[in-house]
Amino acid sequence: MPGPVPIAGPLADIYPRTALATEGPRWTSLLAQFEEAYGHPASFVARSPGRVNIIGEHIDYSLYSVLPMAITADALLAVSATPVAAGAATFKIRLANVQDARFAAKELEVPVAGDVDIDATQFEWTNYFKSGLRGALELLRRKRGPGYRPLDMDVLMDGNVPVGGGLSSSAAFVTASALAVMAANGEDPVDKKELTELAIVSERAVGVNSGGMDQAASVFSEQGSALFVSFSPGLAARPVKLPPTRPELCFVIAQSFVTSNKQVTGPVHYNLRVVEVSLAAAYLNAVLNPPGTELPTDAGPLGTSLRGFHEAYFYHQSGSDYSAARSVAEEEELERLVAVTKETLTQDEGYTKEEIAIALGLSVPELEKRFLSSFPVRAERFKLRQRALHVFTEALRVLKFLTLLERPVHTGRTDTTPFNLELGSLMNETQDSCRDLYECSCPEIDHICEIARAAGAYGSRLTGAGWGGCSVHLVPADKVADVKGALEREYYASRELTAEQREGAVVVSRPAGGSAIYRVQ
Ligand code: NG1
Ligand code: MG
Repeated sequence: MPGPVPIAGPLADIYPRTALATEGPRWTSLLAQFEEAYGHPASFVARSPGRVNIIGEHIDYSLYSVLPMAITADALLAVSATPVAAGAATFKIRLANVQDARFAAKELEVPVAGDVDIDATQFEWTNYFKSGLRGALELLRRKRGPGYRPLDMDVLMDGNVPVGGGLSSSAAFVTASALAVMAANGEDPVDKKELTELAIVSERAVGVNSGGMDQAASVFSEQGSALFVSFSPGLAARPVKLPPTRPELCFVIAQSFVTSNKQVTGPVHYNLRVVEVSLAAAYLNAVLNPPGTELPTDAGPLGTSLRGFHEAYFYHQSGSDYSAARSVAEEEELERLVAVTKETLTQDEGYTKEEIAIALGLSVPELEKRFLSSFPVRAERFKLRQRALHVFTEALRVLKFLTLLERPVHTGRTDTTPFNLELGSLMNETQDSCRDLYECSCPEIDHICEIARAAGAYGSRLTGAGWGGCSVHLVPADKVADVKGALEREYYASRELTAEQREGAVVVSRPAGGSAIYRVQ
């Protein structure tokens, strides 16, 4: 993370020249509004970007690696901090948003020694700040001792990641908030891994049982690179440069304007999938591994993950000398897992609780307690076969995509169409799998993908949780205008959209930099 830097420098660093024209005035205006609102200047700006996931959908919480990239849209928090009077039992944070008509200002009063109060049942914009604050406070108390007295803060936010649009406005806001609190309290530099881990845990307090992709992408991304994020063993992130191609490749992001609110639909969508893949892992483990095999305990939101099953399965297959046997490429292991899943989980129509309980050697109440009590889900049957097949094939596609990026067989000087097509077809396979096996697409997104492909996209798919939200398209630079035009005519024209929505419906994004602090004075 950069040290103290003047505002003019980092802006030029994070934004491509073309975006500076719009980003420069935005930062200047944020700082001016801060001074107007609070009567003194801000001392720094904390920035965290949204993200688009290039490939690796709905596998982060099964602990398989994913490949997102940060986008230019971000959450900016202008901040000043003042020490609290000695002996005060609380500290105060004044919180405002440049869009004050939509996001009303609020003053938080937090006990110096107590917890941050978050009511997750209320959809309140400040909840995301509070969740970052809560995580940051825990970390500060761990580092400085439980008696640590945080500073008062004034905060003004400007976020331009579309809310509920699948580009992780929430992770951008939570990570920027946590970073702002850490920096205001003198933590500089902030450890990126600590920041990401606290943001993952904190965001669970306001939303769903998410994996860690969004927070990692927001914090660790580097300009010009995608980010390979792994979760097992432990969180790790590695930038992956996009190789030169001809024609040049662009990532086009297109909104569907179908909103899926996870807080509302969680029981039948996101959270249900988390349960289904955890059940699939437990089922495969019970049937295929020696009796009594315990899966690694850090394995995913519900304690079992397909990745955990994967490790245990090959550990036993190799006669307990797994690390030595690990010369088998992970790709090959995943192919074998696809085959054994097809043989083992044969019921297309899904499994009832009773059927799963019998396989696991549990009573139904025991099964409910272990897998169905952390958050509400609603389902008669759990589609273990389809969900596990999606996860294993998607994990495999990520590895294939990564291999292509890291070992391109071309120099970028010649025509690279075959290479571009290979990347695109992996993305198309992801979309098919999301639609058919994971059932997280929707007719509108399917339609958008067809339109974009017909207009010249190499690959088109949903990005993020799905059931609406956003799509991402790999498009040759010379076809971007055609793809935009086709979407406009064949999708957006027939929808009722505000001028602002229409303006932001399709954007071309380049891989942007991750979280950072920019000193003002
Ligand atoms: P969205 O809904 O796009 O922020 C969610 C999860 C990710 C990942 C994707 C699906 C949260 C905060 N994020 O992303 O961790 O599981 O779905 O790949 O819920
Ligand atoms: Mg989100």
